[in-house]
Amino acid sequence: MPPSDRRKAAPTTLHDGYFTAPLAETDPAVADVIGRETDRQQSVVELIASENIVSRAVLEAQGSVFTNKTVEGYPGRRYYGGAAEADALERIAIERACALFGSRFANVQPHSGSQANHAVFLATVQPGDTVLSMALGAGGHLSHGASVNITGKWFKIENYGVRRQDGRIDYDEVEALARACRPKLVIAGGSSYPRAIDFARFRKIADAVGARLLVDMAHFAGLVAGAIHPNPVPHADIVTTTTYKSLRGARGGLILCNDADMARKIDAAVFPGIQGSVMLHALAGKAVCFGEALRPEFRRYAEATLANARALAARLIARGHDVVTGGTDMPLLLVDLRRRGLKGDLASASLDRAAIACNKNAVPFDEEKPTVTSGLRFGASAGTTRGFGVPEFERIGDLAADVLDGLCENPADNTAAELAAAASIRDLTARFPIYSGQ
Ligand code: DSN
Repeated sequence: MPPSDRRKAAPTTLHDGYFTAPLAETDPAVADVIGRETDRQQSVVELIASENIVSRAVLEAQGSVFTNKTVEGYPGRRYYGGAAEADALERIAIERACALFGSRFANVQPHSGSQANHAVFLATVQPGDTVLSMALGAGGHLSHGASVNITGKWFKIENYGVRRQDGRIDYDEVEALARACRPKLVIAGGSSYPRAIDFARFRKIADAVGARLLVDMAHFAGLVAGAIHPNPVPHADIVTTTTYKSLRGARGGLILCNDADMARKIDAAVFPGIQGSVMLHALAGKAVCFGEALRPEFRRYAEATLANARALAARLIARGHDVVTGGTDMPLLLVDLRRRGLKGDLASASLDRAAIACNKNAVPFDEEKPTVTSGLRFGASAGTTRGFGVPEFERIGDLAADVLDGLCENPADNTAAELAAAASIRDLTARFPIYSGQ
């Protein structure tokens, strides 16, 4: 072979099609898994409250060349060069987040809701300080001080719960606890509390003891963005949220506040406090989702999500289930299975086999282990995105109730009820395609 040809044939550092070939060609194994996951998402009724279905635009932004860019710091104050477009992107995201929630400052960098909350701890309290939050078992969140979380290990956590008779927060109890334990930080919000929170009352409680107030609105941020739920921003010192639940966007977190000094502390806590480089591809997805949530049709989405969650709750109640607090003000609802003699783990597994995806969840005063539980948490955000309305959610409520009835009757083998429900779910989901043409 002449030397010039040998040069052409010499192996390069890149495989063929490195910059051009689609995934299906270069890595069929991973492409197949993604294809099967797309089919799964198309063919199940997704009731996991922390999930949603993002727009093609959000998917595209998250899969963009911002994957390649490393920056640290904040727009105009980066530690790496070539950051002009990263700065532009982050400024768009900040501006939209502030417009969406009416806040003066936004930190759009947290990789998740937990890291947003950890940054708030770092910005507002010292190890050993007292923090008052809702107990995990009553509907709180791991990152609000659960014993297994870093927040529970490094801070002195006091918990409030809910009333046994109605499953709601007892604000007098919260106030009494705050006066007794004198927290530096009070946290409102959680993972499975289904009712609207009285932010003004929490503000008064925090003020009475000189504490900061954090509201974690992860599960209802979409309702706030749609202006159909009270906005915690005017009441709280800091508001955190994830961006991928009812807000229907990229995976990640967001921190809002109105005070310039607090905003500086939060920024320093996120970077360099707990995070390094920014996940700019996720930040691009957040910017797109904030833009989508600013559109008038997002309000209609938020209204439909709430109406659907309430319709599902009402149908489950009509079918003999105990829905904690008797309904919901949130995109989610919590079913207490104790009276029916069922456990959350077996019930969620049976629903899964019937193509209804949800999660087992502790209910207030649950005596089961977290891996078992006595409850199920259902959410309406994803189903509403694909176009389900009240009739579809009522049908889903009936199908879920059929499966649970079957499980009560045949705890050892619920196959017949699962197969019957799965057939109906296949018909239902086929009528509401997602990402068609992909
Ligand atoms: N916070 C968890 C949940 O509520 O499901 C995960 O986002």
